[in-house]
Amino acid sequence: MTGTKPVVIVTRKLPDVIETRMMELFDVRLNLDDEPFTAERMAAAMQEADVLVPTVTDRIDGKILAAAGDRLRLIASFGTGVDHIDLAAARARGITVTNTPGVLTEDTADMTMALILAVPRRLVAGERLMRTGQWRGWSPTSMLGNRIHGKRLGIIGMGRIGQAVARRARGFGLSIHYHNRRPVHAETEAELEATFWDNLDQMLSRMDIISINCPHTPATYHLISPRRLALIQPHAFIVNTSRGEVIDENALVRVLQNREIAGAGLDVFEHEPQVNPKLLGLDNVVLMPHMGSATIEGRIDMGQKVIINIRTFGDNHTPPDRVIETMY
Ligand code: 8YV
Repeated sequence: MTGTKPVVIVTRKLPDVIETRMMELFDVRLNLDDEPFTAERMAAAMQEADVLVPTVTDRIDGKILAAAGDRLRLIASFGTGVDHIDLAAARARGITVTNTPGVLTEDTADMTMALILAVPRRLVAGERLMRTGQWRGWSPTSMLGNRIHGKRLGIIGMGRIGQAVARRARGFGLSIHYHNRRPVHAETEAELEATFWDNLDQMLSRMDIISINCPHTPATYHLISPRRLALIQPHAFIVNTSRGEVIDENALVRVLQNREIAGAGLDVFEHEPQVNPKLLGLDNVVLMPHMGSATIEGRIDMGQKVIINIRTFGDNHTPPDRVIETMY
């Protein structure tokens, strides 16, 4: 790629400053109308591009990768999660994959904390009451939710985002518990006064609020299975800002319908952009349209990371955010 400008195909509309910079640096094909790529358009892009810049809304599976053109050398994904890309198939084709970690940690943790507050304190139900003109004034027993302070938060996945959630949650008086593949560094654990649970089942059965902050991988697919949902206490809440696939969504709907758990705050869904219609009918859930990292600052930072990854790769160096399968 050195010498000539690489052909970079971007599958979705990105912030203007990022698109402008990409036009200066690359032979870039932008998607200004932001229509998600059809299968045909994606197949053509895989043939024409030196670099593909997809997002979470593109499924880059083994079949698509097998049909990629010889010139495609880099998939510089715009986002942190890489579960939409078949990493093994990319490696087999000699295609490098990069992502944009680190720059959406704080925004996603903010959204997680917002849901941790919104569901037990019934923020959305209260707002709806106002807008529908049904509020009859203050009453000692109306709109009662549940206290946050003093409760136990169980974080599943104590990576960057999980730790950022823990920092915020401590400010709200929650005690921090976590399940992770391995314990975090002792200093971090001490700073967060966090309790490590090697056994996820045991942690689930003792928490008041559960937050999903692990990536979606083959090992975490339906990690929150019907059996595990049954371990959660009826007064407990669950919040997911990671990936819908980590929870068995049908089973979640059932426990919510039967009030076997108290409520859920969901920013992600198993079959996005489809949302299980039964979730829409429940009053003990808060639903968000996958907007955990949706800040203009975050999107610009993500775009800048994409550009740095493409340029470093073009200079024949290992890009800073190269994704290796064994990371997941
Ligand atoms: C991004 C996300 O907006 O980065 C991720 O993994 O889930 C989102 O917050 C999305 O992935 C962009 O591709």
